[in-house]
Amino acid sequence: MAYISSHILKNLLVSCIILVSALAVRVSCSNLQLKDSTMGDNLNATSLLDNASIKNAFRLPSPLPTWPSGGCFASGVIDLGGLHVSQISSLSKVWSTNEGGPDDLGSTFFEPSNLPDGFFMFGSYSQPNNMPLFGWTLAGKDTSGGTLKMPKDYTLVWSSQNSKIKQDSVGYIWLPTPPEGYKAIGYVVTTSPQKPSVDKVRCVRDDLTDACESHDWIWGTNGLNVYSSRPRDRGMQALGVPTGAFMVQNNGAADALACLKNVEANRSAMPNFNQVQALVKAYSPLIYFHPDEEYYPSSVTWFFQNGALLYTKGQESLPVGIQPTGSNLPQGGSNDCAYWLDLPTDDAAKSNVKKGDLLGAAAYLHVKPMFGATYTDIAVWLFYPFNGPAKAKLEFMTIALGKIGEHVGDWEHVTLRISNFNGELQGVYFSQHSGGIWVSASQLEFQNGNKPVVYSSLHGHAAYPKPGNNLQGSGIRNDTGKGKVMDIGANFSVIAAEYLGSTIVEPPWLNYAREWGPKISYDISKELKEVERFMIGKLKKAIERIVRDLPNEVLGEEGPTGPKFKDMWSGDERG
Ligand SMILES: *[C@@H]1O[C@H](CO)[C@@H](O)[C@H](O)[C@H]1NC(C)=O
Ligand SMILES: *[C@@H]1O[C@H](CO)[C@@H](O)[C@H](O)[C@H]1NC(C)=O
Ligand SMILES: *[C@@H]1O[C@H](CO)[C@@H](O)[C@H](O)[C@H]1NC(C)=O
Ligand SMILES: *[C@@H]1O[C@H](CO)[C@@H](O)[C@H](O)[C@H]1NC(C)=O
Ligand SMILES: CC(=O)N[C@H]1CO[C@H](CO)[C@@H](O)[C@@H]1O
Repeated sequence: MAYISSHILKNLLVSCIILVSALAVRVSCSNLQLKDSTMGDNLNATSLLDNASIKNAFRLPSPLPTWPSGGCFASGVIDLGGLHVSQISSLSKVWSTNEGGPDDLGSTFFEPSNLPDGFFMFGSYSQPNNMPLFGWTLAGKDTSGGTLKMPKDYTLVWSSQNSKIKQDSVGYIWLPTPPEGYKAIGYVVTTSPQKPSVDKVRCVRDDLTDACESHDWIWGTNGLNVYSSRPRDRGMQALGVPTGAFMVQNNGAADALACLKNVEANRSAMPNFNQVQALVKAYSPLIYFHPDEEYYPSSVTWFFQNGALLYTKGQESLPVGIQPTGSNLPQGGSNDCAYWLDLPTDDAAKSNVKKGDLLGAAAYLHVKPMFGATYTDIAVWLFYPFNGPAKAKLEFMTIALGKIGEHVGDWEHVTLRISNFNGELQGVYFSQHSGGIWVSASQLEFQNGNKPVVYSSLHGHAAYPKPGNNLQGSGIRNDTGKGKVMDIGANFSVIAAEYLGSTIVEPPWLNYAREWGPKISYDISKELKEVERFMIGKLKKAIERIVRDLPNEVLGEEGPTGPKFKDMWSGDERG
């Protein structure tokens, strides 16, 4: 406490922002050689210099490797149950606007081109102009008779005819009218007031569709808003398949598009174990720590072997050591506070364990199907024995927030999302305390080929795609930078992949359901009072507001449970 107050007085500095630096199945499978192209027919990537523009088609820095063979992974086609779908990234520009949408740069509408034999388009694709072209839309082929039908007609949903927006011509957005028992999957965009031919797209039989919702904002003008779409129900078991279609909301009226559904839960497109290894080799991230970082990750085994203790409620004075694989940790059950882990009691051992063991640290991987097994998510978990304390930076002063933000046993993750059509990395999820963000592959920093770069924030270990001062929520700041680095590919272990059956044996520590650190061991309001003792009105209010807005995970009130007991283990990420 004395530390906090003298610290406040000593550090009369700048800026009203807080820095929480805590912060295999054998299947036969029709292999389809797709034209490998993200280039629209009307676009010319090489002729343009502006990277952050749709005029550039994004490609991963290195060509994709040849994936080990087996199953239907990366075969170009996925069988949804009598309906084959293919991911078409060869896109031809139809219409573009030059204002509205993200950065007010407009958006562009495309049609899939070069469809493989027997495949039909479902609708158009759209993307904001403020990022390189990186997208696809599904096309479908009926293999069982009756899964696809032409629409009966179209309704004009919107046209730019009377709009004064900057545009390259007049655009028309059409909604297919599906026949009875079928659903429309995508809109059709044209530059002509004439209805498109009913032969242009296909609708899909009800049982092969699933509920869709709008997601990222693509574009908007005068009451019209265009969004990307995704299945409403998402997670390891969910069967909804994203289509690449855009959704339209026109003056409040939402649309009626459906996503697709892997109706028989056919997982033959998921990677087998060899393919998983190849994916990790291709895309394993590089994690950069802040130059001032003090608390590094370690392997779980190192944590156990260097003095971590298991406590039992009611027997607080009798903690026990932990076996290397966690075999003496209670298994299963729920987080009922009957047990918890803590640092060693001896001071020297404690400070040693808090620092972690970067050289021997390992990443723990959970591989799971996503979006009806048309994608593979690889969640990359890191364990940090200790999450450092928070610091606040307010106008005129730097303030250590006492113990606020500190906790023992910090589990953090990033998730790679990979297309099972071709094995291409689509994006990475960066977990940031209780939330996080998805970043498209086109917006990532890469190193050593196609390995994404991740920045772990000082003390708090939240993941960011960029170095610098990252703002999170209402003024929480997590500084990142290029200090030490951890190459995930150098030491990882696949700890779970339920779909692979008995191939992967889960370590006992994974099934320990209780907390990896003690419950909050300090009183926040007391800590806060100490911090505020030397502050007057405005600053006091600012500090209070900032601390109040801290997510529970940062406050340490919610004890950290292991990866398997977090929502995103079986669900989708929050973002
Ligand atoms: C899954 O799809 C593959 C590829 O089309 C097919 O060979 C296999 O029979 C399907 N499995 C089931 C259980 O339907
Ligand atoms: C694409 O750009 C190259 C280089 O500037 C140019 O030679 C070529 O004619 C362009 N192609 C098209 C279709 O515009
Ligand atoms: C833009 O693209 C060029 C060529 O692909 C690359 O060399 C350059 O580093 C990129 N610039 C940025 C800012 O990403
Ligand atoms: C890899 O991680 C394991 C823990 O899973 C650790 O024991 C081993 O020392 C690490 N190896 C290297 C080369 O870092
Ligand atoms: C507010 C604060 O502490 N900012 C620091 C963020 O990290 C950089 C190094 O990457 C420092 O230079 C800043 O002082």
